Amino acid sequence: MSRIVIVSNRTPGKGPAAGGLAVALRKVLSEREGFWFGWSGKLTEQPARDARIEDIDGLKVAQIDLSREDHHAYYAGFSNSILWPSFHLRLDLATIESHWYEGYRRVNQQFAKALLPLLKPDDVVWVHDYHLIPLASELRQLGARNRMGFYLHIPFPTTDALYAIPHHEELMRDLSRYDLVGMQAKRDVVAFTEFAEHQAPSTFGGHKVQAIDFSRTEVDAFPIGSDPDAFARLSVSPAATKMVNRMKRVLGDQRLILGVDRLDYSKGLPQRVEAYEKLLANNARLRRSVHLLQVAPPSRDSIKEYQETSDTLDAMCGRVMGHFAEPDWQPLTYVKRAYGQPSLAGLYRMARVALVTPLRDGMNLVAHEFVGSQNPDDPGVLVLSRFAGAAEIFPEGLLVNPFDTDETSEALRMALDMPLDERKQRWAALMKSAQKHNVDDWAVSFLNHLTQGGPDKPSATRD
Ligand code: ADQ
Repeated sequence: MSRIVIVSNRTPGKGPAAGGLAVALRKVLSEREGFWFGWSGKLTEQPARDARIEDIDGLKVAQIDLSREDHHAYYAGFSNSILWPSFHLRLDLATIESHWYEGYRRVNQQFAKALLPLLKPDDVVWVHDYHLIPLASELRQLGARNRMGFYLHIPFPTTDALYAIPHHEELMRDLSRYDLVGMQAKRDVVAFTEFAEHQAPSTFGGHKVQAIDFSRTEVDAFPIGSDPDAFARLSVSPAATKMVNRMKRVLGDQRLILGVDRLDYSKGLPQRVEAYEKLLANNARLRRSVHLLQVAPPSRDSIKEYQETSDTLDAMCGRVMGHFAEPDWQPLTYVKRAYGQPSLAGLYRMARVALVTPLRDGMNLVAHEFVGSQNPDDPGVLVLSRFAGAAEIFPEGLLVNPFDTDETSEALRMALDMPLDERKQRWAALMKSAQKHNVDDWAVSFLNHLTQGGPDKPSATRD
């Protein structure tokens, strides 16, 4: 069996893997030979060209350091200030500094140069996410003829948003150098196909550009999932129960409404707080009997737009507190820190409602983890954004348009008033779907496609 080489922006660190994705990919590497390649997390003046190979908790990891300047242009710059907002259709929050592209390209070249000497001819290379779109091109330019797959964890943009990205033609040409491109949801495949089919050379800003040949690249949806059975076990573990008991002491018989997200503008946090504010304003009977807990650890906080989202959220939570709190009742708690999976599983289990309302999201694993953690005899309700990839596989959630805070507020009310029978019915269907889309099967399915290739697909190794 061929070896598997996983490539991602960061290599996994020491200690237990934090997320389901890292656990699933470790499992792949424990069952098949191979290694994980990526950035070490270290910035140095003059990074060595060759990768360091280490054994980290039984996992073979090859990693390189980067210079501060390159890393800034590649990570905070092109990846997270241009690609992330554009792919999430937030061009208003993008900072279009096209020179960052050079740093982005340079880092992908450094990845390719350090990875190439470690590759055997029949290794299968699986590249993860938008930081590394050009990697296959760069490897192929150096002569690699391996099968290579790319998985996009975030949504694929509409053609208009794509056109706003500097060097988008090169990026799309880079995608055509993979044998397999995996997306989260069908809507992403549709958006990609729309670009691939309608790319009209003469419309590229008046330049004559050769159309991109995607004929040797298979593109399909491989929706990621979590490990819902592991969450079911975790949610009744001693660590989870400790968290549940702590919360119960504070909440009494108030019903918990829960949000768990990285603090990111794509997650729709201000809109969510506004919907909750409307719920309290329009349903006086619910005051003192519900409590919103929003857990949102800061991320990418060197980027201005992230700081602004954080400030907005601080102000909104303060407003709701000022308006509705009483000396002996608080409408919400806002916690800016990350919790371990057992504590999260406990919180998910005790929540009557999970508010998963991103404005746009590749998948959203919180939705999967919440479903996995429910008590089958008294399950909570999932209020889910239509614009999360998860909406395609969880139609039994209460689907909302997160931009419409009246609608979200009404869905919240329905969730709180939902009879036990309906909660059980909806949850049983959600759990079935979460199990069907579990993360282990996701990894196996992507790798099977990549290893075997489509029936009429010669490898994308042409020059
Ligand atoms: P993210 O944008 O990070 O991932 P998500 O899918 O929700 O979004 O994954 C978040 C993970 O981080 C979950 O496993 C969750 O448990 C964990 N997490 C979130 N908040 C936490 C907290 N406060 N404490 C501890 N853990 C927390 C990107 C894409 C998504 C896609 C995933 C996987 O943006 O759309 O689903 O990759 O492909």
